[in-house]
Amino acid sequence: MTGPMSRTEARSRSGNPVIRRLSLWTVPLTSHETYHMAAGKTCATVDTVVIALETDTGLTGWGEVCPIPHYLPAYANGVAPALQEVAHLLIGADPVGPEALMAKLDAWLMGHVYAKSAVDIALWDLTAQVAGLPLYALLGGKRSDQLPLYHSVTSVAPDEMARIAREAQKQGVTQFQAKLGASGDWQTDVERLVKVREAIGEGPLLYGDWNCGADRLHATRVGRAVCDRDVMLEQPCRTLDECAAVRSATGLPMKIDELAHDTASLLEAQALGCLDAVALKLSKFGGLSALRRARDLCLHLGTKMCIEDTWGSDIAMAAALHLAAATDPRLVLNVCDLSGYVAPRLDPTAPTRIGAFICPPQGPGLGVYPDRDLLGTPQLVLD
Ligand code: 0XW
Ligand code: MG
Repeated sequence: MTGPMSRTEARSRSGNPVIRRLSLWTVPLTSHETYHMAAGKTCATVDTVVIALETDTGLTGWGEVCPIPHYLPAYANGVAPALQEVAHLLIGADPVGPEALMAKLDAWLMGHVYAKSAVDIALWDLTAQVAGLPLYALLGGKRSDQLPLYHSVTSVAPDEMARIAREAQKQGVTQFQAKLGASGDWQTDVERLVKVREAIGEGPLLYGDWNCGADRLHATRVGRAVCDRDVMLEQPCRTLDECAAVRSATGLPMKIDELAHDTASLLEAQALGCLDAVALKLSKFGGLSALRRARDLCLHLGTKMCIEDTWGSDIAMAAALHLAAATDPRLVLNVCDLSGYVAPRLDPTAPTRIGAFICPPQGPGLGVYPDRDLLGTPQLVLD
């Protein structure tokens, strides 16, 4: 029985609220500057999906997922149908302790981790609100007040990339991701890395990201041409074997992104010797529950972590910031100022960067308060 009686009973049994309603909105996010990656892939306007889980006690838990469909197998329009499949497990359920409920979702509907990521974030928001604590307190406790940001430099002409990097450096940024591969030839990628390095000088972290768009020979030629410089490579090729081959041929440290999406892939990359750093993205792993487990494994492996999401705005960013703030700072490589790349802001009061750093929100839960006027009428309501 799923009527109001059983919901009330559920609450009285656990003392916790129960979920009454799931609402969903799609918001187009437009990049301030069109963002170019390898193989002609660009991000101009990308849809983000926002969800709200409301409880019978008047709490609202927020979640967000913003897939880039040509970057990972996920797309914004896939979120609503996946959530419709599992809505009966959510409505009437106790949101406190997200992993218990997420296990039920996984048992009913395998995969679809990006859609589940938004739900899992909202459940953590509610759990921490019920506890009356900022979310980082439940993810390990605050280890850092300020989190280091990287700046992602779009793959355009090398001189323009050098100019963009210099501008970001003026804001205080000390970590730079140079997107490679937009022009196809390996020599221009060498020029990109050399010119950006010259522009920022020695010291700042610089890594070149191909987003799987290079073959092994291309990436090895580029890596060997810059191997006397302080450069890291990110996800050059489509397989971990190829990435590991590039790492050993060039001797350059390697960050894995697209191919790191669960504990098994982290262990495989570690066994292949190419897991110097990793991008821990919420929607790749399936939300904070899964990302917290990945974080703990990386602490054990000694892997430097970039804790972020694929794309998005203030809700996804807040979730990543809470986890990063609760992680041993010696292994936090950086976080991403996602909402700084795009407009509109979902919550104009959410944290913004202070120079090269950003802080997690302070209120209970995620501590984000999305602008209801901006969201307007939900596109889907399940209750
Ligand atoms: C997923 N991206 C394209 C957006 C983030 O800013 C970083 C980047 C990546 O691939 O690392
Ligand atoms: Mg990447």
